[in-house]
Amino acid sequence: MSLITELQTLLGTAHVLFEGDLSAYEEDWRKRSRGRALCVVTPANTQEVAEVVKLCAAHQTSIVPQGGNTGLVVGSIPDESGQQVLLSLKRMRAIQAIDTENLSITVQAGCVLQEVQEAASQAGLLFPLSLGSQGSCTIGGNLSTNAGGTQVLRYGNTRDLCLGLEVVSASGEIYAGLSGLRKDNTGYDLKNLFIGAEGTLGIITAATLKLYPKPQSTWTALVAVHALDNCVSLLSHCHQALGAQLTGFEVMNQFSLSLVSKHLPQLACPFPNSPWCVLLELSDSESQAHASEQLENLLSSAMELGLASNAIIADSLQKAKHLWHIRESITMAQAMEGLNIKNDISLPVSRITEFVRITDQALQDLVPGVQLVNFGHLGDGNLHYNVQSPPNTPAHVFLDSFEDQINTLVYQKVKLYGGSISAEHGIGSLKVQTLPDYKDPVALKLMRQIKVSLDPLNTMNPNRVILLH
Ligand code: FAD
Ligand code: 2HG
Ligand code: ZN
Repeated sequence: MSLITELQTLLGTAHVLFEGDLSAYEEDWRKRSRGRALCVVTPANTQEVAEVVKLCAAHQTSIVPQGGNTGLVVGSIPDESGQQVLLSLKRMRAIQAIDTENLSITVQAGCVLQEVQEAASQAGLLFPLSLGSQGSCTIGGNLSTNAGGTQVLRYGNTRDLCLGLEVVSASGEIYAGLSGLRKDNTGYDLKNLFIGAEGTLGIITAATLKLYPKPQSTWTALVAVHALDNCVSLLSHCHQALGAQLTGFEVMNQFSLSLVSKHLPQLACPFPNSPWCVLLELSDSESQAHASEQLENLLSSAMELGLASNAIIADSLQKAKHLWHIRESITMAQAMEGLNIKNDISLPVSRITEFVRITDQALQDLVPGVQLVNFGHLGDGNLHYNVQSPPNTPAHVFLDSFEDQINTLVYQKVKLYGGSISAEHGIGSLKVQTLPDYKDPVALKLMRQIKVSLDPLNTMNPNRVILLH
């Protein structure tokens, strides 16, 4: 019997797609790449995932797991062979349990992030992971990419928010690790192998995640800043003044904000002449009045010190949401503008200003007039240092001529300044050829050994993250 027929028998024909328009599964979010699947399967539960994995292993067919398909490194779509099974977790989106005393929530992997946030909120608690894609990305995808987002400064990456995992291994066994324990030293920390593995070691089917008390009050401000080094000094100033109350610190250069104003005029930046803007968020367990006074004091001292030139404090939840919406729309505005080169990098915060000065100049020397869409999570040392064609140069001409050279230039500088070529989006297939040039060779060897040992047939999202040959 063919694999497709066996999968149909297992899942029902409605849940094995191989005809019609499969572009939603086969094309990546940026529409840069399109693969072709043997078929798309949508299992209903963990047992079915395990059976699919066993069938695929018996047919030596590889599997690409997919959540919301919002990944930015071409890791969640099939390759062009037409031989891979695309396994979508979209039918597995139940909130399984909320334990308010243990401050934890257990959800299936296909749960959309926003639904988890809402479930936590309805229980009077906070699930802090927060991304621009939260309306469609899934917990399984967040865990598999170890997603970051805008609250990492206070709550950490997705890895730091995970207490336990249920995973279907490459052999189709179910690892039942859904513990809600905060302490467990009974051997290797297996969950941390699967987190950030981008589906190359197994399929995450459910997770137990940490919840937090909701802050009593949250205040958001947009601050106009003359230069990036002032943004870095403002960050230190906020750390000193606010400690753990500082929950967000995002930077945006004016060019990135101008793209938002151009394509989404309702989200135009209130400081169109400021070279940089900082979006900062303060959360407090005390009263609204206390937090507001703190923020006002902070901003007036920042202005006295010359770190900020202007500021707006959002005086309602709606206005705060509007400011966050501006920041979170940069990716969409870039997509509306056309293709560009994404560099999702991290550096020690203390070296960011120099890195940007030197690299901006080197890029201008290589491609005069090149435009930098520079924004990101400065509080985490993570910049989205994206590069766009000079005005009047079509994006595809620019990419064809310069993408490789620009990537090499940027990554060499990242290496020079002690950074990482992927801070949060991962490696996928986009950077799989590049990783060996920038990662410690022993780390690569150990990664290969882990991959071969957990997935000896190389059927779990092969040729993503690490190449075996
Ligand atoms: P997918 O794109 O479907 O998959 C991502 C990877 O995980 C693939 O390799 C896939 O094979 C694997 N995978 C998916 N589900 C599973 C599973 N259940 N088991 C095993 N492997 C699996 N990322 C950030 O880190 N921070 C941001 O601030 C951020 N903002 C974004 C804003 C926008 C507008 C967009 C489009 C993307 C953004 N991203 C961000 C990137 C993306 O949303 C994240 O990487 C997200 O975690 C991907 O989740 P997903 O469900 O869409 O995963
Ligand atoms: C963000 O922080 C995302 O908004 C996307 O990580 C970054 O579009 C990008 O380059
Ligand atoms: Zn980001």
